[in-house]
Amino acid sequence: MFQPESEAMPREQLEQVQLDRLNALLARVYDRVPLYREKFDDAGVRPHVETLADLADVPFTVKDDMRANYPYGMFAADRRDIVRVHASSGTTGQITVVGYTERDINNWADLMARTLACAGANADDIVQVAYGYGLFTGGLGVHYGSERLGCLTIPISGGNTRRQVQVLSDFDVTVLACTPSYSLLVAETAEEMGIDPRSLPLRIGVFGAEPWSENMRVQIEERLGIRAIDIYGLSEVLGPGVASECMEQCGLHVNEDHFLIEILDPQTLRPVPDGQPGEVVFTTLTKEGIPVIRYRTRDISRIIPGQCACGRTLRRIERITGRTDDMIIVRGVNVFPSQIEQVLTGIAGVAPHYQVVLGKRGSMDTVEVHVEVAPDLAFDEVRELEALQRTVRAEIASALAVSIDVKLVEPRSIERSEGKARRVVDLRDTEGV
Ligand code: DLL
Repeated sequence: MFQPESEAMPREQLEQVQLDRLNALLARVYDRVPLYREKFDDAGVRPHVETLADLADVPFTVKDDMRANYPYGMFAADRRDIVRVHASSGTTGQITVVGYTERDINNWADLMARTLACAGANADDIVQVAYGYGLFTGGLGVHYGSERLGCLTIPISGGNTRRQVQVLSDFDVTVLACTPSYSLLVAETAEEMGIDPRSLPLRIGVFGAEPWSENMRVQIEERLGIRAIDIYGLSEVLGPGVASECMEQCGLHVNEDHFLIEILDPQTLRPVPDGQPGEVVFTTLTKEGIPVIRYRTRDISRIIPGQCACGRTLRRIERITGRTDDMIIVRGVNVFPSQIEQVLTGIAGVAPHYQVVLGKRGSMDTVEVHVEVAPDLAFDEVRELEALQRTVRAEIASALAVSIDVKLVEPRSIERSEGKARRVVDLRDTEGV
């Protein structure tokens, strides 16, 4: 462990630390951020809690609050104390800006060193950082953590996949950091270049920034000959370094000394019992630049009850199933792309490249899963393809309790991404017009 005194702190002590930090934070934001002062006053809430449970009375923060206060309105530190900004990868509309003080950057480096150590890395490792550098938090986030842990750090950033493979091979890289979908493109490209990725010294992948399934993990691990570790975070809360898997690979430890987590029913916004899925809500406990109070992430996960064999006392969440925004409702059934992925990646004959395409037929919304057939399958064997299509449909229907149309497409026809993969393509506004 990089910081055993924090990562394995007795729960009672941790909760006291959380309470103290929470009260300092509430006072700070009430004092410095007009939005919070207004929200607290409107709700009749004092910037002080007696117990952690009292946080339930404090108003939420949502992405629109950040947009409305663009760019600096939610900063809780003086402008001259902010030393860096990042911005969220906003899919639509205005980006949201987050600021870090020197102390924030320092804590972030510690948290990312924790993350990498949690994944099994140490100062002997050579880390290729293939997350994008820039306003996205992935590149610089991993970079600082890797240096803090003492690893040899290669700031290659995303893209130029053939060069990624060359560096991976020539520099004896042992840890690859990128999105899980990009790791597959790296593997595919290595194979095309005549390099067997399994023969490289690479041993760990720290993959995140997008949902991925357990079966996808198995495929990546086999294809690259590595242990693939899930890392989670979001710019509004920090960037990567909020929660990450350890080598036990059974849930992501939340860095609870820095982030208070709640799992709430997205409809009622009341807490769900441990073990039940719900929306993840975070309160930052140590951030100075742009702390957030009860930030609604829209990500769905659940607390995994019980202790982890690794000795960390930080509670674990299950891998993120998806975002409430990405959830598709098919004839009344809620479906996340990652659930479809879990089914697809368990079927021989299809490749782990897919998209869920939303369209319109007349006034009816349609949903179709496009998935590539495996490169070794003859794409012109009609009967074989028909059988495969039936299998995929049946497997999806049995796993998700709803039938979804399936279209098999040619190998390499689905766009590859160098960052976050686009799993849902919405053609509803462009079709039939
Ligand atoms: O994606 C931060 C990050 C960078 C995390 C590198 C991990 C590695 P944003 O661009 O603000 O920040 O996007 C945050 O991405 O709310 C989730 O919906 C999704 N996400 C991030 N990590 C995971 C993960 C970065 N491990 C949004 N599994 C979050 C599933 C993830 N979804």
